[in-house]
Amino acid sequence: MGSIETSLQENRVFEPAEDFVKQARVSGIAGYEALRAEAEADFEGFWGRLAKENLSWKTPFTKVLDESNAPFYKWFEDGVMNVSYNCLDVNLQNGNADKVAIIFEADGGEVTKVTYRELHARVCQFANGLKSLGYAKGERALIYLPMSIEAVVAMQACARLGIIHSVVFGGFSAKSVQERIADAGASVVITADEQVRGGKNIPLKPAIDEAFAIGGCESVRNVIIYQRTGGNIPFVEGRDLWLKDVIANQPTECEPEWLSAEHPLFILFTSGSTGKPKGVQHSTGGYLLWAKLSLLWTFDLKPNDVFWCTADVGWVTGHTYIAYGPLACGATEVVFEGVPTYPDAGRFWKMIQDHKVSIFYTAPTAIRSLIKAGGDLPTKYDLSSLRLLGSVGEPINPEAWVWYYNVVGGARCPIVDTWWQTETGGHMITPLPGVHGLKPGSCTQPLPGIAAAIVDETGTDVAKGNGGFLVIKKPWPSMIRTIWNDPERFKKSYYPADFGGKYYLAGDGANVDLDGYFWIMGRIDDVLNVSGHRMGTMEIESALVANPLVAEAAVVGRPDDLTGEAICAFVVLKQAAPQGAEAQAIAKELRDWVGREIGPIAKPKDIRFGDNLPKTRSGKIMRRLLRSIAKGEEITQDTSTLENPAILDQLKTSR
Ligand code: 6R9
Repeated sequence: MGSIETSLQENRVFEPAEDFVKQARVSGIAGYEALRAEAEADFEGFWGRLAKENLSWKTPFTKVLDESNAPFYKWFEDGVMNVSYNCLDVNLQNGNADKVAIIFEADGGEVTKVTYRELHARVCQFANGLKSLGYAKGERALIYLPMSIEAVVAMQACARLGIIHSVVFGGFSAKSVQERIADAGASVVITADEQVRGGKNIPLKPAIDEAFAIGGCESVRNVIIYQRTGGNIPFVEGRDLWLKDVIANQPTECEPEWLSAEHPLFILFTSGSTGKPKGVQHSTGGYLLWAKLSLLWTFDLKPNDVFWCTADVGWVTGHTYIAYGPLACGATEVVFEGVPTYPDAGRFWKMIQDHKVSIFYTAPTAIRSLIKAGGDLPTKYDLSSLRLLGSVGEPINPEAWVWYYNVVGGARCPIVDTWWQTETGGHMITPLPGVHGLKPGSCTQPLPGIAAAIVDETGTDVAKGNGGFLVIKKPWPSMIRTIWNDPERFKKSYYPADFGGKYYLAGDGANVDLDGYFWIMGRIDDVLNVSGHRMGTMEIESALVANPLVAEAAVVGRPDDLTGEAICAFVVLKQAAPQGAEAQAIAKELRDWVGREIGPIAKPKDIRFGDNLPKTRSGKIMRRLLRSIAKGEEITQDTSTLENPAILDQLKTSR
């Protein structure tokens, strides 16, 4: 990736300001080293202390970590607790009852504030509604909702009852929803009539009906519909229910279900290197501990902060840093329905000004698009409330970093570039704002207790100044527990035998510099990172070949200034390779097709047609050649094993 190359030449260091260091929860290198040393000296004692201090337990755990069935690690297993109790009831007891929990801003600008007391009541009503319909602990709920207070309430209500939720991002298609309902065996679907984005109403509920029409949704007993717009949508009598009816007259108290810390809290599907997305399963106790602690440490969260994470609850960032972490900390957070460029590219900056946001967490792709749309717009707003900025989802290029630092942060706010994954549950490698000198483009160093390292193919640590595979050598509380319904795939994907089966393999390549700072180089598997979203190349290929026109397809990534990576598809049709207007028309048809099969985020940016794909004599597609063609590079690789060299010229000129 071009941006990484410039990152590695980056040698400026931005030291934290003295007054920030002084007030920080983890203060100075000494504070950081003390925590690391504690974890080093007594790993279980360290995590046990933090779990006792930060969570409220109905029955305390007696054992911290059970490694007897590694890599299926168990944390705090005999401890009994409830996530929703920790996020809500605890705040009613400790003086936060009338504190604003959520400042919700709708697409059109209407603002709704909800206190902890109100949020607790709404979650209890929702939970009681689910209970009255017979839903209980261990069942699965598929949530397909726009950014809303209701989305947070629905997730918390599931957590309160021990119902395992699986949130699907509203940009995924009916087909993707259907696959996730079937894989999770969901018994209830919670959705909305429509979502509102950029001034437009976009139907959501019809995708659920389409999913049913595809089949495999027999496990679902009810579809609960939140009326966001009142739009006219199909309603299936006997199966569909309006949310307002489900919660009507329900009591505002609901005894939480007391659960083992290992009870699954949620499943979240993410792309892997095969065509089928993986249902990443997270736990109750370990997950919440890290959601809370990483907010306190990485974001130095204090009682008076206003925290805003711009992610969607359909992604892991929205789970940990919207639905759970901030509430477990008793914070005030902003939840935003809309898009950063509506009504104009000043929306984020206006919202920071209006709500006096002090900690702002977004993605490099949003930063880059806002630079493009109006690089001086932030200066037109009062952003003096900001004290800390965060970045997540993909490597941030130094140019974007420096703009974020100077123009948004007024050269005053540290930037925490947080590396983590759906599977890790929370931050893993990130600067601590009162500790680390910042190098633009580096996620700096692992959090205390996180045994991140860079190793070679044999699993041996690389020396400083080198690159290799990013691994985590010890388990951590918020780690993925398994892949839903597929424990073998969990082992194979994350604890492969190549590394002796003992290290968690992240799937990213990384470098460590002479100061021991980590630099993430991007995925080492067939997963692309498009606008901070993980997309499996195999998933897109499967979608393409499902089209009746397509004989074969190969998908690769190429660097893109705005989206980080862009999706490039090489397609062989059942007819001869089309050209000119016909090629354009078929490319459009295929793009729309992929949009329907997976979702608009998976639409290939480039589609090239050929009469064949470059293959070895044994029939393997030579993807590295396709990557070069996609980038527009000269092909310097060895092509002697290629069966059909002429195909390269055809593909090169195919656009
Ligand atoms: C939280 C999230 C995970 C993949 C991960 C890596 C990339 C995330 C990053 C980063 C460089 C960062 N990634 N944060 N790369 N610097 N700060 O994004 O989860 O959607 O599962 O994606 O994203 O490649 O492996 P997820």
